Amino acid sequence: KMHALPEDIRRRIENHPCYSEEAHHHFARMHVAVAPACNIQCHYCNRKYDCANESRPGVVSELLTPEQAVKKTLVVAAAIPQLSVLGIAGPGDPLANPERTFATFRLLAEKAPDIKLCVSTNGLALPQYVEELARHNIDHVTITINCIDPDVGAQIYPWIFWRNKRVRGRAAAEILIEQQQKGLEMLVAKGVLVKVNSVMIPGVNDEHLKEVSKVVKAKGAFLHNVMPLIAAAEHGTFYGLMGQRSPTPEELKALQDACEGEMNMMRHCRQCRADAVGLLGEDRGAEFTMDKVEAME
Ligand code: CLF
Ligand code: SF4
Repeated sequence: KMHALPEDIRRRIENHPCYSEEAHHHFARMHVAVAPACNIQCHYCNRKYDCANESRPGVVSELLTPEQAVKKTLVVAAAIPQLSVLGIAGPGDPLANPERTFATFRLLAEKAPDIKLCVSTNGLALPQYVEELARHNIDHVTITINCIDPDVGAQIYPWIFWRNKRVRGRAAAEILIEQQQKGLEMLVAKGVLVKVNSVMIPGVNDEHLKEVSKVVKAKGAFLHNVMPLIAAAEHGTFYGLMGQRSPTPEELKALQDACEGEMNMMRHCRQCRADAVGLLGEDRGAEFTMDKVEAME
């Protein structure tokens, strides 16, 4: 359930399938996988797969150039009239690939000005790109925030790549947390709608996420999306999380309920792939691979 929203905000989310529970029945989103590199390592990410920021481990997405991404978007927009949002969510971190990400947004704003632009990031590089995001009219940003305590963070992130150096352990988590919180504040100050995604990792950050929810709400995040860790042996090594289990659906719901005080909780997330296409939960990505797109043009 959504807490009462001012009219202008309602209008800004009414056709965004993730920001509005109601909209997800009627509007579609697509992701273009233009961002291969990442600037951090999450224990739960196996880099062969899509970004677990927003997506579940699965088949590797087909990497697109900005030009291919635009071509694909135009073809999908013609085939799926409910398409309202174009998101960049991986397979790495969009802001660790700023040329490719912003070139895509720039071309799209030109060729498909009616499509809303959305981006999801781990937040490390966020403060330095807030201006540019605002300049590109990106009205919706998701930050994956799994902790605000570096001791918790040290169990989730083995390292980050920061100012041309690899930083490890607690010091790495400290920098990442600081950048995420700063980025959140800067976006809110610009009037951008910020959603926070958190991956619930039993025994690591599950209890802690209640505190995270309060803090990001106080800083002006619009929506909190607590997603379950997807731990499955067939997806390969989980680095420091070897043997880590996923939460049960009951545990997930209990945590979402506990967070839902003043905060709007997203309950309809489908943990999309970095190349998802269609209504949430109806992934039509396979219909729009680049070879098919080229043939349809
Ligand atoms: Fe994509 Fe993410 Fe934008 Fe939505 S997905 S970049 S906010 S347009 Fe949505 Fe998918 Fe959940 Fe993400 S259901 S994984 S919350
Ligand atoms: Fe993987 Fe995303 Fe974490 Fe980067 S931010 S390591 S791509 S889950």
